Amino acid sequence: MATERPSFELAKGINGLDKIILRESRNRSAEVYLYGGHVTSWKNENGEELLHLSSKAVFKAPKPIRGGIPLCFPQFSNFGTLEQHGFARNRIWEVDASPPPLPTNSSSNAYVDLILRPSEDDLKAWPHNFEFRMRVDLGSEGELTLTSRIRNTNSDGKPFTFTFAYHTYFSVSDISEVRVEGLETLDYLDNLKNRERFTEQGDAITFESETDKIYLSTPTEIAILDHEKKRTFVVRKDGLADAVVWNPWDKRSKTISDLGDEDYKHMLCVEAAAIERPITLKPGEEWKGRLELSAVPSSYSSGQLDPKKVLE
Ligand code: TA6
Repeated sequence: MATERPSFELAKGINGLDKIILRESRNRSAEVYLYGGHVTSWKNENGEELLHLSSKAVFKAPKPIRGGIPLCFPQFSNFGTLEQHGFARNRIWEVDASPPPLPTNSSSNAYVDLILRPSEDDLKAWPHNFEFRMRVDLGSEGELTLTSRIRNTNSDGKPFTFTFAYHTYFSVSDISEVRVEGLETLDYLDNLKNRERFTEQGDAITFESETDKIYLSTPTEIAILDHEKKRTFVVRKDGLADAVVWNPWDKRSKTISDLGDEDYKHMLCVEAAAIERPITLKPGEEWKGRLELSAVPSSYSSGQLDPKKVLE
């Protein structure tokens, strides 16, 4: 009996690190480093890079890779006692040869399943056994889907609690020309103002200075409109109530050693996250958080956020 094999290639990336390459017909591709379970590239049919990777990214432990899609787990930012954004983003993941079935509506055969389990050292910092499975799927329409499944495998009967984010760096042509739709009128915590709570006004979000906000209880769809490129990124998410919007702008960029001084002009982080209400799992329980990214022509005007229609 012929068994269907996922079509991924294992290759050597920067500094000899292992990476997975997913290829879809029509030239689309994605790359995932086992270091961090980190998606570093997502390209469309014209070979254009859709994610921003820092011009000064360091591909060497313990520094997480700057750009692409870092995974923040088991802690977002400094919401806890662990290292900033948790440890999943600078651990070596493995290919999961026999993952539990994951229902998918994608007809794609370009996907890979990865898994992270805690090391002895991780258990000292965070005394919980877990299995963190992530599927990266490059769909037949070029959409990139990341599905995380986190299971409590503690044998001591103890629950654990975590926060989480897909810290996605989108590539944009000019940050001053970018608009985010879908977060208007929502409450947010402003990281630049001691996480004080504010309410966003009615307009789409635009950028003219450093921005670092955690939007709370956000809708499942958010759009990032890149005016100059005439491209819209559509972010769809499940299981992830919050959304972080970050751009460091010029001054702050200069304090980040692995970010080029000019990178901020061409990047925007919009991060599907679970922060305000941390996730608690009892032993045997599993949480699922799904992120789907599409890049479509900006053929609709402001205020008509219906990305499904755009895709049709
Ligand atoms: O998600 C936004 C944020 O938490 C910012 O506060 C900012 O510092 C950024 O992440 C980058 O964090 P990192 O640890 O990757 O330098």
